[in-house]
Amino acid sequence: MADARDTICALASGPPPSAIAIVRISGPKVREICASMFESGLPAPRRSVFGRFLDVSRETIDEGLGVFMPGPNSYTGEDTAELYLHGGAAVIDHALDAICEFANTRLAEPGEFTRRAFENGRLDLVEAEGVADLIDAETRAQKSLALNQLDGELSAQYAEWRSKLVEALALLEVSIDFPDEEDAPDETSSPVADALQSIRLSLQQALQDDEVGERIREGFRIAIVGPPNAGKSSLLNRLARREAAIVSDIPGTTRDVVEVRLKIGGQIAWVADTAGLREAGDAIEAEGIRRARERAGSADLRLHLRAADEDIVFDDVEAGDLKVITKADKAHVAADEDTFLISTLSGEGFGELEAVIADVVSRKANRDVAPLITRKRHRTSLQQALFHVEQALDLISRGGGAELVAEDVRLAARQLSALVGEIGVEEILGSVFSSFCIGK
Ligand SMILES: Nc1nc2c(ncn2[C@@H]2O[C@H](COP(=O)(O)OP(=O)(O)O)[C@@H](O)[C@H]2O)c(=O)[nH]1
Ligand SMILES: [Mg+2]
Repeated sequence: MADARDTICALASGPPPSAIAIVRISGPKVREICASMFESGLPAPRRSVFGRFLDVSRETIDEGLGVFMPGPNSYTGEDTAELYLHGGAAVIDHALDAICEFANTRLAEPGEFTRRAFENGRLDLVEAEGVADLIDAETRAQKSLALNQLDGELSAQYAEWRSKLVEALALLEVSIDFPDEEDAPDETSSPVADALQSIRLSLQQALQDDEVGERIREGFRIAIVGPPNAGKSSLLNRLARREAAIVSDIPGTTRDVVEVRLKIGGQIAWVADTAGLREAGDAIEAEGIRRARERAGSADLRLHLRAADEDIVFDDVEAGDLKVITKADKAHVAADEDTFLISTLSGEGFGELEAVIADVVSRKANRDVAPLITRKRHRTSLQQALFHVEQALDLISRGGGAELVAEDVRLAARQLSALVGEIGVEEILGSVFSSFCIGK
């Protein structure tokens, strides 16, 4: 981590050229920089002023608006300033160079503004992740998840569970200090056991979410499976509207898993074309088939394809999977109600199939209860917390000592503290903030 006492600056808006560029500055030198750069001197706090910006040799950088926002009520918690300039590369370079002329002032690292906001208690770690997600959001669903997270809705839930654990811990400590007291947690209906059971239930419910938050963030997974020559690669290309996978009449053409990223049903989805399932011709194809089965197994939606001019037997179909008969232009078949009949050649039935895929994905994403967990890091922490709560309950039911129970409750509470970044592990912080863009 670079020196946190430095003053940092960065282009906060998109790459040039653009109509307006926003240059952001944060740190102890901001007052001095503004007093020198703004032609009319340091402006009143939070008032935008129009005028020329000058470098240290009094050459004009540009003219535009500038705002000075003193800490601690700023984004980073430090003195900050924003300059609204013409969005040309030369203007931006001149402005950043001019700012970096000041002592202990340098370009910011990715995520450094938000990292400072976190260090100064303006945001917790979960909220900071919400900032990154909001910037990365491509779909409305992703945006709404990110906003919830940024608003502190998730943090509040995690804090509530943590404070319940701390309460249980306080009760346990009483019985450690006064071991003869009646309220030692020696039976399953003690206040401690009640509290732990209620937290266990909440954690279990949050974790039983089909990972929908992660799917909305990272994309739903759709797998196209079926025998060689069923038209799997042709369907993938049609969905992608480009020639993503090689199509040929030679069985076993697709060997690796080919994935395309689509926006469908208002969501991001990764559609995987896979090797045709058959007795493998060689070791490479066998590996492709193994990968195909693995990918199909972990998919949120499977499309099973069979060609109309071949044997149409659907096997391995699970509830929720879609059955598709392809090459409808080649042979006439009577399809069941729950089977789609398509031709990627003529386009017949394709629109309908695509609409159903969109609907399935959209229904998976839009559940009655908004998902709490949005990423693996949160899931792992909650799973660990649940593990320790279960251990504690197990100890209680087996008449374990209060000290031992307390240790597990403490470990569970620590997981929730780490989740919001209250107790920080440098590696976690590093990995969270390094995924940000520069200027945020
Ligand atoms: N007539 C017709 N041929 C198709 C259709 N879809 C795929 N094919 C052909 O079937 C062969 C195998 O297609 P491909 O997409 O590579 O199948 P895969 O092995 O399942 O990936 C190719 O020659 C395609 O041109 C279709 O709807 N109608
Ligand atoms: Mg193929």
